[in-house]
Amino acid sequence: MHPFTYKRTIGVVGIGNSGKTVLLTSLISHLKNHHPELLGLHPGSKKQPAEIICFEERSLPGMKIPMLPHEKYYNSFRHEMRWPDKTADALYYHCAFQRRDWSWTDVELTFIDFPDERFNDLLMLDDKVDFAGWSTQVLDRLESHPESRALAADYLATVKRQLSAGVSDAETVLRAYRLLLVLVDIPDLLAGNVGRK
Ligand SMILES: Nc1nc2c(ncn2[C@@H]2O[C@H](COP(=O)(O)OP(=O)(O)O)[C@@H](O)[C@H]2O)c(=O)[nH]1
Ligand SMILES: [Mg+2]
Repeated sequence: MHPFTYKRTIGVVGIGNSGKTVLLTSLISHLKNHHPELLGLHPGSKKQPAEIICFEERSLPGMKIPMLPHEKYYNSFRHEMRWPDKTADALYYHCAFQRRDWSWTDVELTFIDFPDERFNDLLMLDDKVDFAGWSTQVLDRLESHPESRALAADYLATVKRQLSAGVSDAETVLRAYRLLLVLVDIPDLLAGNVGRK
């Protein structure tokens, strides 16, 4: 234990299937079994190598979201050649470690793997995509996985009802879409004890 602690919370965001969970799982493995030649850290003291030691995975009892099952995900793609299942939940991973070259400060990191549905709007960053193209992509994404389909069931049913009745009530569709976003509301997810101190 050192007298000071460097704490950071890092969110991983991106559209669905962009590789967030795999990237985070790999990064955690690198921190856990650190090899400075594979994951170079910014050098601190020149007397000691910039190397992670005393790594500890920790649970945060105040968190409202589940912990990322690192071992399970890592083993499934490393040993069973299976990618992690998609989840509608945000997941967190918390760890503490020391650096061999830091004599005064411990490190505590919290990672948040955000659910994809919250970031559908990122598709708009592509300036070749117009509103109709964006809508189609969002609907395709929501329908492409059983988990997203379940999460978005009310919204998808609202859209289909309107299509089959040949009506277009934008207010109702918008309300259903907002309710879908509320299901994965970020401030509420983070109401636990995540934060920078
Ligand atoms: N070949 C390859 N495919 C990857 C890699 N990372 C992710 N994928 C593919 O991308 C899919 C989505 O990855 P995932 O991390 O679950 O995406 P997320 O929805 O952003 O969390 C996986 O199921 C794989 O098919 C990688 O490093 N190499
Ligand atoms: Mg994921």
